Amino acid sequence: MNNYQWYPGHMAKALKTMREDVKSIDVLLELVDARAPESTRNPNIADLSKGKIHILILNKRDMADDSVTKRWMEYYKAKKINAIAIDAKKKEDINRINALVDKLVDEKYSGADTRLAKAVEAAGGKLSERSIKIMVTGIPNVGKSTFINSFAGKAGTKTGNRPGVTKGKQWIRIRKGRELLDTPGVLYVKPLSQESGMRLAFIGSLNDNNLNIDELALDLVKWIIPAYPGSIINRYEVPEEEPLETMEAIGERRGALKRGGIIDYEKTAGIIMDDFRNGRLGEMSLERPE
Ligand SMILES: Nc1nc2c(ncn2[C@@H]2O[C@H](COP(=O)(O)OP(=O)(O)OP(=O)(O)O)[C@@H](O)[C@H]2O)c(=O)[nH]1
Ligand SMILES: [Mg+2]
Repeated sequence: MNNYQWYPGHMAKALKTMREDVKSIDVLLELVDARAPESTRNPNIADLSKGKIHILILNKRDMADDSVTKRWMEYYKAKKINAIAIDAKKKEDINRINALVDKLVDEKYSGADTRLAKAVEAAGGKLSERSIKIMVTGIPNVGKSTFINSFAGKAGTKTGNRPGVTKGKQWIRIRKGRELLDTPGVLYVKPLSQESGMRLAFIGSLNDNNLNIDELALDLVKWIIPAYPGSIINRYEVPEEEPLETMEAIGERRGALKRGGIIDYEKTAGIIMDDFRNGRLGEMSLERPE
């Protein structure tokens, strides 16, 4: 059985780097996967985002079940968390993020008596002339790089050699008054439960090299059959019965066979995981709010 609660040893180091980077940031954009927004959050975020504008971005909304994403939006609204669901590749969605950032920046910094305004004035500047510093964070594979590319756009130019908070890091001027740290803060999660770890494995946020891919695919099939009945039939034209039999039927159907006509489980698993991760099994949400 796969141990989905394994976590990488460099987790602590990544967190330390994030703590350094986050110091000079005004806005923290926390990217999660819309299909499993809670399992893809890092528990340290509450601490890291203290005193900052914090936006929870449910990315890959195009791969999630719309009705469930709507419920997540209500869930976060009730918790007074600024949440927004996006497809990082869609320009309209990037515009919605920009609008939300502007709204929250205005709300927070419009009063002349805010801490930031005071600090900037004390340094002889004007708040309106200071750039708001933005940083993206998220666990592996949630779409950080894709988002940064869209968000910074073509106009996104590196702001010279001015060093970022950490050596080697650069700020990108995304537009007037808005600068983005070019490197996202990668955080890891130690899954709270085997179930939550399994969701992370399904969406590719845990390293496949540490997992048995045959078991992973079998667990996925086991989950899909009752959660989204008909989707396996649609894709592979095989009966959805006992999960192992279904998996074997998929292998047979796709010609994933070894010499002698024996099912090649590893190859079959690869096909299933690839289809799921590329959205070819349909829009699916792995978790829903209580
Ligand atoms: N459908 C869909 N795919 C997306 C979206 N955003 C990112 N992806 C895809 O998700 C995969 C991972 O995206 P990346 O941008 O590399 O993710 P990352 O968080 O930078 O990953 P690491 O650097 O490995 O931590 C890529 O195949 C992207 O094309 C989205 O909103 N919708
Ligand atoms: Mg990346």
